[in-house]
Amino acid sequence: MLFKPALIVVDLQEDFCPPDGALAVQGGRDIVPLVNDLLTLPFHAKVATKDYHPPDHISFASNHEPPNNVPFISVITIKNPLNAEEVEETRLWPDHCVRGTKGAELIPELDTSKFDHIIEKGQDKRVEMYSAFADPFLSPTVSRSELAPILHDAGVTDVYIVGLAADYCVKYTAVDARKHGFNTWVVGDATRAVDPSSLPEVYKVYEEMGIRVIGKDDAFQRIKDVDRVA
Ligand code: VGL
Ligand code: ZN
Repeated sequence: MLFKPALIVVDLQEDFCPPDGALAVQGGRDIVPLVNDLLTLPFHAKVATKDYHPPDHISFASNHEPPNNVPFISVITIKNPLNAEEVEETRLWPDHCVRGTKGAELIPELDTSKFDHIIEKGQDKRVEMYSAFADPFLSPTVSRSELAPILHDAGVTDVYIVGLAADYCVKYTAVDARKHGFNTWVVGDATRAVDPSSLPEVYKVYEEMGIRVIGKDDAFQRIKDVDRVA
């Protein structure tokens, strides 16, 4: 059976990591040794993603008026800029991953020499974009990255996802990978969540969609022989 796995390392950036990140995810840095180990395996494609916002991005609490502009708490309704009838509720955050700043850089411990592609997302100030594939609007979609064409052109069958944050960008990237028809695997040990108490809900969505959460040993076992099974 054809098996061409890709590894997607989601948003392993300074602003999502302690100690200085604007939107630091607890334990965010701790996953790097495991991610670097996964990067040594023979994936057919290795992709890093970067949250990469303009300073006036819609998801920044600082770009909204009080009282509904409390980072981590406030939720706003945004309209599809191309279709006012399509709306979406989205959470506000501290300013983070502003393009060109230190906070937007991949963390230096990560072995970036292994990546074939680096995808920047969230660049359209009008829409939130947790998924590395596209924003959440459907009729029509406003902003798409190169990720789907890259994976399809490489003949990828299976997508393995790690990184930050388990309950936002990892989740929505996994859901979109599945919707694009890839067998989708999240390496749970190599993710961390903004709100760990939300993970049972995230895993329920995965189960409903046929996205599988696996441990690192299972991931290593599946990928290390990839050249033999391909
Ligand atoms: C993310 C919140 C805001 C993420 C990105 O990478 O999970 N979370 N922007
Ligand atoms: Zn963001």
